Amino acid sequence: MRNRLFAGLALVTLIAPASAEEPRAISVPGNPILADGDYYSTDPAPFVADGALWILAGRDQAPADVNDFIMGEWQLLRTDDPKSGKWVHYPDIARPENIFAWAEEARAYAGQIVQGPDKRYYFYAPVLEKDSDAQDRFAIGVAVADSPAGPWRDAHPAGPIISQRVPVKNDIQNIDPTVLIDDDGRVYLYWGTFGQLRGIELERDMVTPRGPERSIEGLTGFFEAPWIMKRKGVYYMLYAGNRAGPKSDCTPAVYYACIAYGTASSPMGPWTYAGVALKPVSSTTSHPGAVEFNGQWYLAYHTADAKGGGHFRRSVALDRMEWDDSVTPARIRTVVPTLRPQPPLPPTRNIAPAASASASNDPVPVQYWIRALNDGITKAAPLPPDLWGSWSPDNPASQWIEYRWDKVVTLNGSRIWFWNDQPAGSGVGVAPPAAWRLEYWRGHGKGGWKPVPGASAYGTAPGGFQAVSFPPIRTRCLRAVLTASGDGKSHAGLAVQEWEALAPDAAMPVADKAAAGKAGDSPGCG
Ligand code: FUB
Repeated sequence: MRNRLFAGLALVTLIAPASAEEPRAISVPGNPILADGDYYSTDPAPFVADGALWILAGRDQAPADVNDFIMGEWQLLRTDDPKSGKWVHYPDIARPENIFAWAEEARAYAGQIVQGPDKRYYFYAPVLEKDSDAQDRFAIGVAVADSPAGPWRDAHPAGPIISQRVPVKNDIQNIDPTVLIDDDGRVYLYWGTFGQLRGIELERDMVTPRGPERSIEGLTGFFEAPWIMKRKGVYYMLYAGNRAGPKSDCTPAVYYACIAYGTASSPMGPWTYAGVALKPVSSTTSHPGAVEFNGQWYLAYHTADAKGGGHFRRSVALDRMEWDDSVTPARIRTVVPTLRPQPPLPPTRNIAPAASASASNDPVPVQYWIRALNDGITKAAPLPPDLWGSWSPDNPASQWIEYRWDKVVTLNGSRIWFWNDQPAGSGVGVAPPAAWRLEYWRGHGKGGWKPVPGASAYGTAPGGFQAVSFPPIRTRCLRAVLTASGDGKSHAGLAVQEWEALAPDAAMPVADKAAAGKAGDSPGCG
């Protein structure tokens, strides 16, 4: 009796409940699919099962001011027709510590569910290994279930199938698995992050590593989040790429990933970079999952677009992915992200989003993003690309940032939000400016850059808006000239999270925030 009781308990601990919460039907008018901020959803991995389109997703649970991936559980979304906007949400279908006896909680990273040849579902899940002395404890486990919603149980109770220890030693962070069952039944697993992509063949049992662990090369700018798929005999690898720089077709800011892709004619390559499938979105990370459903291809990705969203509070979106079959191999046409209909923006005096922004430190260091100046977004804990910044090993005493409008505008105020990691008076790091002033471009008479006359005091405190008002001026260009903080020996860098230019009266703002920061066609102001 006692033994049977213990056997029963063991079974309970090895099989995770199908879902701690009941599935709920939702009707959504567009992206993000879960938009109200109750459930953030991340790292989408779509698949087709039982005639429906499913998306496996993680769940971001970080508080708004915490910059960390706090991810306690996985969830599912299911629809019979993405166009219908009708989804079923299965919250909390699995947690690392419930499936894998060897796993720690709160790091339910990007997984993928694949139906095996035995018709059961295999869930490749990156989690933290509890009792490991590895320098990086992320490891990939495999769970199995008879249906996508579970219950899930460890398919390899001996431990992870990939880690820094198994099947061979490696020194990478072992996350972001993606799996392909090829037409001949052979199974391939790829994974990796921080520029390291690995691949290995698995046995047809979907679990046992079979081949050598290989480094995958040729995918330019690979950062993380690989997604393997095959179409018309060609292997496609989508991934989060961060080949940054002003001339990059991928991303201008190193923190922000695009979704890039490459092609190959055999699963282990050689791979050839092929282009960008999705430009950077509102979250710094980007994570692809592509699938064909009822004859239409879709790209699932995540953004920071949900209510209260952020880089660590991401939400899944789904858009159509089209092919250009006029070339060989076929190209993925860059996906056009869509957003659910938005309420009209309230009138505002801030006309900065209608300007193009530039700065004296051109090109702006790749960790920052000039577009942050007038994107209308302020955050409690911004990351570098949420800022324009000028930090460099040798900071100059003065910098400027500039707005340029296509036509003459009237201004009578401005607000600026400085960011710092060092106090005023510092000669290192990033400090609030010692002083700043506004200048405007006067195009007639004794033209040139002139101090804005009659301006009120220029506050320098960081962490909130500093407001300046002045009698109306008419101009096409406005500059904030910033004097760096210094300690007599060196100067600190400068950073601004948002800079507003205020018209006398509220006007409808320019809705296209994506246009913010792009170079305009209008001539410069000197
Ligand atoms: O969600 C945690 C990590 O962020 C994923 O593993 C990466 O792909 C990135 O999306």
